[in-house]
Amino acid sequence: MNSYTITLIGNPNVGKTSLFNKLTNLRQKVGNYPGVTVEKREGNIEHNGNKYHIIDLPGTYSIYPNSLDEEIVFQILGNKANKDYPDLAVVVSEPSNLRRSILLFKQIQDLNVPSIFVINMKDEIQAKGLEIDLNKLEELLQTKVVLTNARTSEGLDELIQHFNYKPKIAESTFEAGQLYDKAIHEVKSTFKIDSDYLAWLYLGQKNVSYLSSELQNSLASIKKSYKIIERRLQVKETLDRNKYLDNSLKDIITYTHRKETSSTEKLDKVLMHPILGYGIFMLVILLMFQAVYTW
Ligand code: GDP
Ligand code: MG
Ligand code: K
Repeated sequence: MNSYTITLIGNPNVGKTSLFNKLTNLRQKVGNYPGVTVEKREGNIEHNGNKYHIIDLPGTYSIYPNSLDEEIVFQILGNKANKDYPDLAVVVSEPSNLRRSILLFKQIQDLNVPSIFVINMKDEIQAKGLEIDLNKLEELLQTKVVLTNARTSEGLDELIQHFNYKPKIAESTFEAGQLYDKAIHEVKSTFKIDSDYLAWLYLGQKNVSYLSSELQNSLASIKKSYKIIERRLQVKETLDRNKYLDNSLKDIITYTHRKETSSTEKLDKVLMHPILGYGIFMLVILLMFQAVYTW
């Protein structure tokens, strides 16, 4: 019997755990990731003579690890030798934040992780006034797109059918640019990895304390000799990817009627904004300090 590891990945609150519960019929093991208190859910199912080990990964907004949850996801996806490295990553999204999820999907695909894309909460597509051209979306993502409703189990059979799907290695949509070519080349040979994008991520991360001290030192010296400024890489990537999505999504995702964005969605937008969000964060810290001192 062939055995495959399937990992559910996506932003928080898209319905990963709901899907996982339905897929495993609640036959699951709940534990922790080694050394940390982050919860790990896993379960096994069999289908058409194949065995699937399904893992519900912690929610992640970005492939750049900014939290412990995100670090766990990055460590698994960035390391083919990790025992949880997926045979297939199921990137789960929901209609109200499709764009952000597609960005995450592209990042995961650029790491050369075989991936399919799920739009969960299919019941909300119409309610949000969305129209999605699925054929074009599959063409853009170069993989299968499956619509699901984790509450009613719609689409789950189709999803399971695709668990042994083998996507072709997709062409990378991300280009680091000449400026970074040599640094990327060195990181790739130091880390013995084949993804330019993974090398780019190592260069763009400030905190790499999860690496061995040997690798941390080599990385630091590469960054120093090429004068790498992590923040600059992250900003460049965000701009490039958003430009790419602006162009490619305009014929794929359309609005039949505009729905008012809710205030939490607006707040979310501000806080996720690379500059505004940081500004607000610093302001809150400043105000806290001031409060402590005047008191
Ligand atoms: P996770 O954070 O990605 O694991 O998301 P959860 O599984 O915890 O789900 C977040 C919320 O979305 C819960 O209130 C679910 O009941 C709800 N939800 C999940 N799937 C669907 C769906 O297909 N349709 C709708 N309308 N709600 C859903
Ligand atoms: Mg969950
Ligand atoms: K909802």
